[in-house]
Amino acid sequence: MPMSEHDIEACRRSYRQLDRDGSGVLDAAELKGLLQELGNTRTEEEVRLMIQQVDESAKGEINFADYLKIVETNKAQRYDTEDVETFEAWQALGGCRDMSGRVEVSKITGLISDFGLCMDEELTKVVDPDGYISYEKFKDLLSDMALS
Ligand SMILES: [Ca+2]
Repeated sequence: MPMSEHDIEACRRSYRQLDRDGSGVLDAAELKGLLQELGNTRTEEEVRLMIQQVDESAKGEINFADYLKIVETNKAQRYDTEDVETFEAWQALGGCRDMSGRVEVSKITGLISDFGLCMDEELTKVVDPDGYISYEKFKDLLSDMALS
């Protein structure tokens, strides 16, 4: 999905903030700040590889256009601090790291009884007819659990 003008403007602002030495490009250390902001904790190696993927000039730095590519790639994985627990639970249940795919509802039933809750009614609402649940719905379910 292409980014809106609004998204790009927001990126431009954060890009300027991340470019701490004002060089106009982001090196690995500056980029790491971005990833931490996104809630991802990446190793130096992962950051280096990520730069390599988008860095056409192969200088180990990225410019604004490269930066946009990274943000776009990471958008699917973007989650705020509040979502970290949800994401961890999702992964613990066998969900994909990129939040795609679905998890079998029987695994979630186990999790819910661990919490000592009865969520049958809520579950019925969010589960697909074939007994699987997507990340988005899983997230909704957990926020319902947190409220109850
Ligand atoms: Ca810089």
